[in-house]
Amino acid sequence: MNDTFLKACRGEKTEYTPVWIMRQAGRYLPQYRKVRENVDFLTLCKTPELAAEVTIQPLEILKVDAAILFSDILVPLEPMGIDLEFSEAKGPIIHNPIRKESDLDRLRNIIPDDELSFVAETIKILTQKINVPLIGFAGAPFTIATYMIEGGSSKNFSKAKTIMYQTPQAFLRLMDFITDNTINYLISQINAGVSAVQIFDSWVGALSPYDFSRYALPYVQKIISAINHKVPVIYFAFNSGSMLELVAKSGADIIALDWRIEISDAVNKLSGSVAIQGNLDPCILFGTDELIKERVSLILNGAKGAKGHIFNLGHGILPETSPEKAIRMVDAVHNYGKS
Ligand code: 1CP
Repeated sequence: MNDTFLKACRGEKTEYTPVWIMRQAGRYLPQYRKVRENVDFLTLCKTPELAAEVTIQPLEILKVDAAILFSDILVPLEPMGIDLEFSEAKGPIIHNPIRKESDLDRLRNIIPDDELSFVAETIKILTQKINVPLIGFAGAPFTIATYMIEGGSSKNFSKAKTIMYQTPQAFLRLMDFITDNTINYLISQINAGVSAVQIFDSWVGALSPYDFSRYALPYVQKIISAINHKVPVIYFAFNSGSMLELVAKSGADIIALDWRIEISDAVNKLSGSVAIQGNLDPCILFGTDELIKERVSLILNGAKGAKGHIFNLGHGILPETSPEKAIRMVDAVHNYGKS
């Protein structure tokens, strides 16, 4: 077992910096597109053999140091009573969004080992087959709430913020519901065998620091304290560099950074108390091989004082990326410091 990733999570010394890529299984890989020709996205997530197959693809192609379970942050919503569709053109669509307090009455608590048993099954297949740690994941409550309320992707989250500011008790009731269900969901992934978990808070950067502290952070803290160090927890709060000290209060073992913050600044602000993950701009992979190598080195130099560093992009790899460029990036991380 290659345990470089887990060592870095724990802040232990490693021979090289481990690397994986957010959304490393996906449309940029021809092998993934081939599987998707015959099956829609949600069916792929719910079919353990296929979900395991696409989870493994980037391990073999890129030689990354960790796998991430193939699923989506919105998969647990269906058994909660949310009518979810993934449209090829528009992405996720929720046909029965939450728009008022009484809509909360139709939400159901999930039993992950029962209604989401395909997730545990995928994890069990993977842990038998792979020789790198498997990362499980869930969306953070704020990010999941935005999808439930907006009904899909959003630019300014005006519907979610309307509920938040007009009827805060309804918003917080929704946050409590998502938080409790996310705890059960992550614990079931841990029991099935994942070695670490990442909490994706992709849209929390839409909040002011004050509202982040009030409406988002306490719920992430509750999830992380319920996990109680059973496995390392990575907290990815996209676009939150201006409130990094607050993000660090989440209690996560690893803080994932996007490219809007200089990694050495993040190391200084966090004063070596947590490990960090990141933070190459995914668009750097549209540059030349030389540019990729140079920018990888800049990040690895900048992260030197960190308690631990896991190399990653600052957000998911874009579908138009050439797999060759992703391979160059992984090689550059692994070969750093070797002449
Ligand atoms: O094949 C396809 O057409 C589907 C494209 C796709 C894929 C490959 C979606 C739809 N989700 C995924 C997989 C996925 N999503 C993973 C798999 C593991 C891996 O990293 O390899 C993970 C971890 C996610 C997480 C996810 N889904 C996030 C958080 C991370 C991020 O990128 O910020 C979010 C916000 C989603 C929602 C989502 N899923 C898919 C789409 C198109 C969207 C919408 C994004 C948006 O609202 O803009």
